[in-house]
Amino acid sequence: MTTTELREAILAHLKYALGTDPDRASVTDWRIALSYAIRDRIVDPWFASTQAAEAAKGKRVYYLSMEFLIGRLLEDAVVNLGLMESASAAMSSLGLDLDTVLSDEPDAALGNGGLGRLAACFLESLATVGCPAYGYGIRYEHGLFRQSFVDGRQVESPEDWLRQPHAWEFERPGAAFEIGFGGRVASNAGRTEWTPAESVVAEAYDTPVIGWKGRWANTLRLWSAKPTTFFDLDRFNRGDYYGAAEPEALARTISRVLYPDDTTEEGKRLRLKQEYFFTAASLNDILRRFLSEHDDLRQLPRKVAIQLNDTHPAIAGPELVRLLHDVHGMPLDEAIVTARGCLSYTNHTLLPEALERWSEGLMGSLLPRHLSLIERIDAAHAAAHPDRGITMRENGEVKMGELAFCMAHKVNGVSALHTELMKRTVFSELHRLHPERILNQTNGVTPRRWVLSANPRLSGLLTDAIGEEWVDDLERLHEIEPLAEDAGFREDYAAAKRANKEELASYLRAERGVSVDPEAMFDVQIKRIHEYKRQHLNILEAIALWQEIGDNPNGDWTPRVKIFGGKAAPGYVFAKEIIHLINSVAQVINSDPVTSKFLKIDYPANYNVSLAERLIPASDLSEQISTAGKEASGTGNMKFALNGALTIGTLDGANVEIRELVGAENFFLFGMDADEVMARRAIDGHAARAIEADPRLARALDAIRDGAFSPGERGRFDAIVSNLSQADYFLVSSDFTDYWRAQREVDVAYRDRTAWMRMAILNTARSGWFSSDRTIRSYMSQIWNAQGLLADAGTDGRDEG
Ligand code: OAK
Repeated sequence: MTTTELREAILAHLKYALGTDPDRASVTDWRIALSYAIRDRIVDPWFASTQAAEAAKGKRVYYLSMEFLIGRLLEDAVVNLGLMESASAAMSSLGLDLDTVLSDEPDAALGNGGLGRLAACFLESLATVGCPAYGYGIRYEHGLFRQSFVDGRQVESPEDWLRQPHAWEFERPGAAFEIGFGGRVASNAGRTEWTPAESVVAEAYDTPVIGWKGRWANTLRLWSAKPTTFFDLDRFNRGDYYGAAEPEALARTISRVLYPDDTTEEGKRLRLKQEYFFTAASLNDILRRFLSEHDDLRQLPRKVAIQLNDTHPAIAGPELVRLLHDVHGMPLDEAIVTARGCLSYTNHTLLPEALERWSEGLMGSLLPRHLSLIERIDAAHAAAHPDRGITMRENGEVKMGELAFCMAHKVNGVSALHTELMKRTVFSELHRLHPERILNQTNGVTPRRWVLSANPRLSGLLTDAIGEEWVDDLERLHEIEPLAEDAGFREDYAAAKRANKEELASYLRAERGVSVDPEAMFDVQIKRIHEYKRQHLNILEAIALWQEIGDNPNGDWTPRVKIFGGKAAPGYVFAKEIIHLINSVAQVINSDPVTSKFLKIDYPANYNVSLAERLIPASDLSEQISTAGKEASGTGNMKFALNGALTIGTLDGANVEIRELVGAENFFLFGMDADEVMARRAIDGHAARAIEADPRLARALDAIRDGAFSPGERGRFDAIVSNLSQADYFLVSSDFTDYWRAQREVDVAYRDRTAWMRMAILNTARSGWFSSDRTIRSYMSQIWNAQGLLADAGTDGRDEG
């Protein structure tokens, strides 16, 4: 598409779709007009992909996820269609700067963190490798809450991404299903029938997902809840206007808001309704599509692969059995086997509080037929293994992980360590019974968003050096390895990093009034705030460092800027205390004239995908410091390594694999491993011992306790201090000393600019394996048995083994 054609298309949309003209148009009008013009270019490849999938009559993949943290969509589409230059030229010919227009788009924050962002990377990779697939989820009216800080404390407000027209979706009033809740179950002539007491309509909204070079496009289908009847006319006519509106309000509540909890179970009744709502709508849609092409439901596993993104859609097991058995008359045992042939389950956490359990009371009242089917499935499984006493029900609750496991033919963890721990801990019994079922699929990230778009400087350098093929064959980055020894390349690489840091520094100055020196090391920890991720370990180290610099202000310190980003679940009190502590420490340290040329701390509010895209390319040091055994994988860690930040981290999640690939000498390791963590926890008084053994740690904790960061309010952070001195379940105190040691190694390493750049380049060169294209191909061959349908580009039939 030429610049002129694109320009004409933008002007036409501005006039005919938005009803405005260039003199009156706002940046948002221009952005939407550009989005429509770009969307038009997606529709043909989208239709072609859909038709190719229909013609192939092959297997389709369905990714069921409660969350899709997709962020902004315009830049992704422009980049994947190869229209960056045309778009930039077209916008400037209209007097606009493309970057300004792109940044006007609100993030689609339909997810909390890792699990939702992984689903978004997977969608893009599925399209890039040409795998016929659908993402299924919920079209939340309000995504993840907006975070602001008031006196250093997190305050939440509703997010409102749909206030402006959303250019990327197509409403599909024709694709709608009635979803029931409650009611009763009866037998009728040998068939079981569920008659729900209430129901809502799930209506589809489709967003095309275009892959690299526009070669293939899939669909993200999100369900919106609508009432079965719009309002109660009788009540309205009696003057009961509120009452008349009630059915509509209640129905819409289901897709109103994303639950803001990351790894804690929450929400009860409404949450279970949300889970069933989107799972049932998706399964109905999947069966409808299957039956439009085939007539024998026994063939379902050959044509349909359904991936459950954690247990949120685990009700898919009993729901699919219900559809096959109750509705389509397949014998129960066969229905269970058929459903299992389609389903597979990914576990994303082993934290006990995050493993979903639903009380049988609640389940029985909302989904009575499903509860009885769960009992049947459980009994059938127990009968097959009579001496084991295994059950998916315990203390009047259904354990959704066990249900998902029993109804899946494959179950996967998201990093090698996490998968091992699944086998050894939470699923040990089931693993013994089904040793072939659990397998590992280490996470990945899409290089289009996380390198190509987010870091154009580095991308340009890579393409100049090795050609453009790395973009969809990321392991080609190995080809730059020898260039780590090339002084010219190192200088270019350093210059790209430096320019990214300058850009971030200007952003921080403009947006936050914070001034940071781009020469300093940018040390970044961005992720949800959680005790196991240990942002408090990081801030403790900052305090100790500040104290030490204060003792010796003329010392030869390595200047650092510590940057934090992340939200805490609104109900997670301790995590909110950590946020308050970080902000309070930042305030004191940043205003200390003695130390401020060596140490600054910044915590921009409302961390989201777009902020990550700014921060990661500008980072030198990536903080991946979770208590070993707790972080299932991490995906931020991969984005940092690809963008040439060195990791300081524990042997946790995918850090283990990152370190193996980039080389131990290019990774700052510290802390206990998962086995040592368990042993240490068993030692009486482990925290007190650690504090006693390390005067720096004791002094940092004393400063917090004595009110150094809460003037006039001693005791503000007592909960944190006493936790770290006593129970300290996450072993912050016990890992502090080694963390400090590793940080001082980082300081020394950073001063040798040549050596540092060599390490950074090797991180980029050796992290190509973390492309989500690799992960998706591995799911395709090892779990889904699905084929890519792209003729060219070597994606068809390529097998990662
Ligand atoms: C969220 C809700 C329930 C269970 C797990 C999560 C979640 O986000 N887990 C995260 O998933 C990521 C993708 O696999 C991993 O990289 C993170 O380590 C994990 O915490």
